Amino acid sequence: MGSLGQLGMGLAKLLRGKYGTQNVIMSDIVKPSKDIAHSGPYVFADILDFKCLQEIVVTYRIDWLVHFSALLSAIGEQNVPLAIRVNIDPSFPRVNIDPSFPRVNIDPSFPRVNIEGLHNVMELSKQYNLRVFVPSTIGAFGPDSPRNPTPNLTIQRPRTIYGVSKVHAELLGEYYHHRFGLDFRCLRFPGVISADTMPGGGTTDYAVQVFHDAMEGRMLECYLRPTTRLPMMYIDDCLRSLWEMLVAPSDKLKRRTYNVTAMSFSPEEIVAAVRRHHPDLHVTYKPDSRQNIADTWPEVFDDSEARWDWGWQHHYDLEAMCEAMFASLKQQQQ
Ligand code: AKB
Repeated sequence: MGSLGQLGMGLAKLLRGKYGTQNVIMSDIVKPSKDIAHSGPYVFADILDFKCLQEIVVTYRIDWLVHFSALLSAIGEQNVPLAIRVNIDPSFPRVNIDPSFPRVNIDPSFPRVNIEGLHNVMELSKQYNLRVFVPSTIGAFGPDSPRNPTPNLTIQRPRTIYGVSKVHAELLGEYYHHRFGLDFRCLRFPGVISADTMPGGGTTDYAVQVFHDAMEGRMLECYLRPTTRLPMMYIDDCLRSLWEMLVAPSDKLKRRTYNVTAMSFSPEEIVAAVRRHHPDLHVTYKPDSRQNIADTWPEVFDDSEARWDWGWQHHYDLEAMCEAMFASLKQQQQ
């Protein structure tokens, strides 16, 4: 569900390659492009409509459900009613509405989508005995968490509504697992870098933007300070980790929520790596409200439990990721 986002399209391609096109159903509430519509089965699924979800599970004999959510950290903080409705502290001084940040019209039903939608997914999965995957994020940590490294099990007191909704998802999924035996699986992803989708309201987006700006000969205006270190991962590693977690034998999983990552870098480090391909890239630094979010997130993510329990290994470091990104962007230009 939520198949049209950054991770959904890539995952559908990967799973269709492994299990056959007809065996992977994409779904969303948005009208798909012709390419998507012709690439395999696509259905309308409103996460708030339980009957609609039941009908899809029954009709298509669904047994795995992957639930992607659409609203990222920085965009979430721009939506004041959302913050009030879910009871985040509105007096929190460090994440202010930043007039320079592009405002996006967010459906006022978003809290329902994120919270009630998740409840529907859990109930549905319990009722039909589905294996369910829900992605979480480094944003599920906050200023009280250890930042370097951030272990799998530690204090989680996020200060964004995005992070709060992700901790809720982690805890609810684990509760359903222990109480009802639901096969809930969850990975906490770092910033994901991909050539296929444009940045969309996240705090880690600058690390995607830098490739587009370098390719187009534009100047990058970076909204984080040059030394702000965040964990990151190339899309191929991210999707592979998701699939490996989905197929990991249950007895290997010592927990239901794992950290995964591949690398950590700062804006000045990725700019140096990108300049090895595009020496003319020009960058200015103008920290905005996203800096306040990044300052509360992990700098280095400890994913040793995933590596130990089910064999997670990343393939892309900073250099390999830059090569892959430029190769993909060049291919798209042709
Ligand atoms: C964001 O920046 O909000 C996301 C994330 C790390 O979850 N990319």
